[in-house]
Amino acid sequence: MHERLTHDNDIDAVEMLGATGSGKTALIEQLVSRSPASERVGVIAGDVAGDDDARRYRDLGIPVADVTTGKDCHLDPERVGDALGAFELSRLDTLYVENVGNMVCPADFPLGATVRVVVVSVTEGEDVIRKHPLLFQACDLVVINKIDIAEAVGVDPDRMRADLREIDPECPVVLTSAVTGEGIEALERRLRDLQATHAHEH
Ligand SMILES: Nc1nc2c(ncn2[C@@H]2O[C@H](COP(=O)(O)OP(=O)(O)OP(=O)(O)O)[C@@H](O)[C@H]2O)c(=O)[nH]1
Ligand SMILES: [Mg+2]
Repeated sequence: MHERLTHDNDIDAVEMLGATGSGKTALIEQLVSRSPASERVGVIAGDVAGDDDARRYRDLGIPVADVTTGKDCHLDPERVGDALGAFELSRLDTLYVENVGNMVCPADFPLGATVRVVVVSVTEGEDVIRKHPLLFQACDLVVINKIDIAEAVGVDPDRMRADLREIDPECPVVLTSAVTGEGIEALERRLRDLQATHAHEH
């Protein structure tokens, strides 16, 4: 993916992975809705089955490739490579790749994205980060989502952030709510910075 996107077409690929229901689609919807009109955006929607997420993205009026993995709990570079055929790559600036909701398998299958984002939410429990150290070592940015309901589920997002610091002291983290919009601007800024630095690194 990296060769065809970054090298050949100057596209930034942003992979979003994390537990089922953590808010990957909701956050991508927010980011796409707020992106400037000049930014040409596409999405690869990875799911085990169905086209629910793909339909949500199509409602935003952007090109979408729907990838269903059947029994597999993660996207792999081959499936993503095939999905790229659905896009006119010369006409894209940013491609979001939503991985299958899972916190174990995707860690071992890097897709070659410019930026790899792990999305967790407070509803997965205060201990979710320390239970999945490998995933958090293999990403560029962590989003702790659903902070609007943190109190209701009795979770302190700062505790989650402290766990991340133990695993990876350098990893940037943003607290968001895809419902109220809190933290989305900070997420946009972080992503822009990471896209700029990583695109040059590779
Ligand atoms: N309160 C609250 N609900 C949220 C937030 N983000 C997402 N949700 C809700 O959580 C549910 C799951 O959100 P999705 O965006 O579909 O989650 P996902 O990570 O894409 O899920 P999968 O694709 O199935 O892995 C939906 O009902 C969303 O409306 C948030 O920040 N706050
Ligand atoms: Mg989704």
